[in-house]
Amino acid sequence: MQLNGDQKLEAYRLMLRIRRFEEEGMRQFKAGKIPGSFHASVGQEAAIVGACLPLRDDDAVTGTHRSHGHPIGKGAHLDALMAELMGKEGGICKGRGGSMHLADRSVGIISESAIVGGGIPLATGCAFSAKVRGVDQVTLCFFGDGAVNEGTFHESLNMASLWKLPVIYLCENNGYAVSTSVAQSHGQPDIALRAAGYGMPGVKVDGQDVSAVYEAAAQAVTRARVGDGPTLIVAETYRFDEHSFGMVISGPPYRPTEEVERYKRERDPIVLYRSELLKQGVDDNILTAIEEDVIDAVKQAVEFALSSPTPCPDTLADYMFSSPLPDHYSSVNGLERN
Ligand SMILES: Cc1ncc(C[n+]2csc(CCOP(=O)(O)OP(=O)(O)O)c2C)c(N)n1
Repeated sequence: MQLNGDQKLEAYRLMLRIRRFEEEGMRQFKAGKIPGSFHASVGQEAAIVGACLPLRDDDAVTGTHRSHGHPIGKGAHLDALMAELMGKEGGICKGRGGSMHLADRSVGIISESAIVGGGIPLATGCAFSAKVRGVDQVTLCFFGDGAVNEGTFHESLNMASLWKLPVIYLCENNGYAVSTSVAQSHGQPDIALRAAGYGMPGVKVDGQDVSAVYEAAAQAVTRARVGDGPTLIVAETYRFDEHSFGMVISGPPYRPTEEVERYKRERDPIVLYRSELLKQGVDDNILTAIEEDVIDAVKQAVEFALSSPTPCPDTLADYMFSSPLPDHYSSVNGLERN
C-alpha cells in the first residue's frame, strides 16, 4: 500500500503544519503567552503523519507529553489547538488541558498524557471497547522509547495480543528519554523485537521517511480492521530540539552535538520529502503554495488564540464531569445531576 498523489501532498502539508505550528508555539512560549512547558515534535513529523494518514476520521488516537503533532497529523484545526496551549476559553478543552493533557474528540484524539506510558492502557481500552461494540474502529497509540520500559506497555501488549484487539502501538523512537539513551536503558535495544514476546508482528521503519511509515501503518490498520489483532511499529526518528523548550540539562552533553547537527542537515523529514516529491515530478509551485497556506493558517491560529478570552477562575471545575451526569453517578458524593 502506497500513498497516492493526493495523499502525498496531504502528507507534505500535514508535516509542514506540525513544523510551523510548533516553531510559532516556541516563539509564543518564549514571549510568555503559553504557560507550563512545551515539548516539540520537530524532527519527528514523518513518524506522526505516516502513522495517521491510513486512519479513518472515526479512528481513535492516544498520545504523549509531546502532544501537538498527533492532533495535527489527524487533521485538527490549528486555531483551537493554539488557544488550548495558551490556556484560553477558545481552546479544544476550553483551556483546561493545555499542552500536555489535551484531547480533541473532533478528530479522534481521546487523550494526550504527561504520564509516560499512560496512553498505552487507554488505547488498549479503547480498542477493547470497539471490539465489545462490534465496530471496526482502529486505535493508534503513540508513545516514546522511554515508555517501552513502563509496566503498562507489557500488560497492554499482552492483553491486546491475547484478545486480538484492533490497536497499533507506534513507538516514536527518538533514541532518548530526556537524557537517557536507549542503549543505557533497554535490555533489548531493538524495540521491535519485543513484539515477539507478545505474539504480534514487530516492524522497524525509517521514521524520517513518511512513505515508509505510511506503508507499515497501512498494513497494521488493515490487520487490525479485519480482526487479526495488534501490531507494534517502531519508527526510528530524532528530536531536533531539547526534551522540552528551553530545558537546561547540567553535566556533559548526553548526545553528541555532531549527531544533532547531522540529523538536522541530512535527515530532516520535511526536506527529504520535498526533494522526493520534486524528483517524482511534482511542480515546485504546488509545494510553494502549500507552504504559504500553512504559514497563513498558523498566523491565523495565533491571532485567534491571542484574542480568545482567559477562563474565569470561578469556572475552574466546569467540564470535569459529563453533563448531564449519568444516573448512577447522581447520588455519588452529593453531586447534583444537571
Ligand atoms: C510515569 C512517569 N515517569 C517519569 C516522568 C518524567 N518524564 C517526562 S517525559 C520523560 C521521558 C519520556 O521519554 P520517551 O517516552 O522516550 O518520550 P520522548 O520524550 O522521547 O518523546 C520522563 C521520564 C513522567 N512524566 N511520567
